[in-house]
Amino acid sequence: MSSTLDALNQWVDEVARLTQPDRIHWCDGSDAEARQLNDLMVARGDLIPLNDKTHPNCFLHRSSKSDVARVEHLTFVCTPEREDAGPNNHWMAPAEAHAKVDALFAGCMRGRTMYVIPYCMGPIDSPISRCGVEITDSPYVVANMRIMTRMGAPALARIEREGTFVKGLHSTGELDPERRFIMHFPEELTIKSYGSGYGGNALLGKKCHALRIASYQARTEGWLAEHMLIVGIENPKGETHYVAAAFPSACGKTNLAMLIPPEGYREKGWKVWTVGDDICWMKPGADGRLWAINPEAGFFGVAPGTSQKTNPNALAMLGHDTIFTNVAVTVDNDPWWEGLPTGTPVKDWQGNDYQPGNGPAAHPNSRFTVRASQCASFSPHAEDAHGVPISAIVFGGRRESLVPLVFEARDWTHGVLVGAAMASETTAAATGAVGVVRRDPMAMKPFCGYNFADYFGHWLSFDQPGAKLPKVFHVNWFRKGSDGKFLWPGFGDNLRVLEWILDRVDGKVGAQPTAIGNLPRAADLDTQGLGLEPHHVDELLHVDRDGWQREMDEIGAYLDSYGARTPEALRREQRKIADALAG
Ligand code: OXD
Ligand code: MN
Repeated sequence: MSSTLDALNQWVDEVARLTQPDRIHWCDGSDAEARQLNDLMVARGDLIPLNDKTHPNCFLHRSSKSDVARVEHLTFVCTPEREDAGPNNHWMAPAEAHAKVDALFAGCMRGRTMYVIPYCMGPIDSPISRCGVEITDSPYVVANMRIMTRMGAPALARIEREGTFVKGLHSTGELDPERRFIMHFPEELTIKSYGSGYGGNALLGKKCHALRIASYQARTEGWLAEHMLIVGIENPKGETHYVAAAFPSACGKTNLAMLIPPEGYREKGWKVWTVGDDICWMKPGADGRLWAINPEAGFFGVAPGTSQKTNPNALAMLGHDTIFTNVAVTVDNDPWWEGLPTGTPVKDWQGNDYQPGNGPAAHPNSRFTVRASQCASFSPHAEDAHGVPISAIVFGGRRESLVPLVFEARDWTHGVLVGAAMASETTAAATGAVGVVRRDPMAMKPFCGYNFADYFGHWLSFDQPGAKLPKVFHVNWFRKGSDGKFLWPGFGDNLRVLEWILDRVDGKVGAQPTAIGNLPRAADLDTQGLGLEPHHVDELLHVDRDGWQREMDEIGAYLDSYGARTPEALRREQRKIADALAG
């Protein structure tokens, strides 16, 4: 046996000694195994079969009431030096963190089965992909990992070949919020997650591995692990450009990844291809371009708000072979969530009789887990081993005022500043004040596995001789007019903005230079058929000098909050823009 498999077996033995499971099951990823686990979960009530006529092979899982979301305050990055985790992470010394969480793991799998899940993040034959092994006592996690990753025998074979893998240990424990920790040990390529069964905390391949651990690995290995969708835009000539885009939560990432072009565009032959909706790993290729893969094999998307109007591709793919978590059900036992125009919920997400006075029927963070290949717009190149070349990087946020519909960064350094300064207004969906601007650099605030200042420096380091880096843009679909209404229709019409972006990439269209970056002139945007008044377009493309001066001051203070580690090039860029606005 290879030394890697020895090391893996040794770790599995160690974990078994600590957690004391009744049985150990090595997951092979086969259909027979999936069926057997499904039957077990249905028998235990962990999965509830949905209407088999309308939703064949679809199941509902109801989570514990206090376990419905990621828990940032219980999520730690445990580097030997606190400074290496940075002010953007909660930190604990590795020895203390291991001791704390191991005490919870001790004996926690008594009476349970321990599942060992070898998985690969990314196409199994891609040099950009990375492998891991998750040990868990939750069959629900196994079922989800089977959809979200390439799990089983081929992943194990790759691990044996490569000699390295990320170790993830997970137990649902007692699902007690007081006994819950999500610990990351980047230097040990190790994750320990206790006390939650929720996706982002429990499917360790996703946020824990593919973002927190991978971002750390990417820094040392010269690539980028980002919280970005990847979408291919095919123009009527049959040329496809790939765009990677980062948005904080509740900004429509999944919708943009699966966009359906407006009718006029469809008639002309525009097509949109989905590569990924959440995570993007990018690496410079021999040609100097950034090549990207989606490390995931499925979508773990938010259900509420998904409808025929907002995301027809998503709705269609949810008609079969889907696990729903915390949605409501109708009298016909169909899944239901807020935003669906038809159907009436009879049971809410907790399984109680639905009472409109008791809040939403589906939990606002209720989810679907579905294989990416079920999406009608799934790109034929999504599984390419070398990835897809990225032509443009798009950053975005939810900003009612100030930030124009779209602008282009002048160069890479400016683009990194635009990403580092990303911000979004809080919505009513989250607790706390509404409309407060929160900085969320590259949408990585909850996911960067090391100090943001070093992360900005890593981004800047890609600007090397010979590099053919993507152009960087910022978009804001959420601008409101003086009447309080959205100025831009959004959804499929966002393709109109992407068209300008890609025309800029191809050098086919001009722009007006401003202090904050290059903007389209009103005539450059195709707004035909939208019924927008000229003053709406002017508002969408207006740069408010005073407002931007205040914004740049805030961005300066934000960069300063990372102290001396903040790259000087970013501060210089910020001062340059502030001076241009003042001048
Ligand atoms: C997600 C998230 O679940 O970003 O994708 O929270
Ligand atoms: Mn996400």
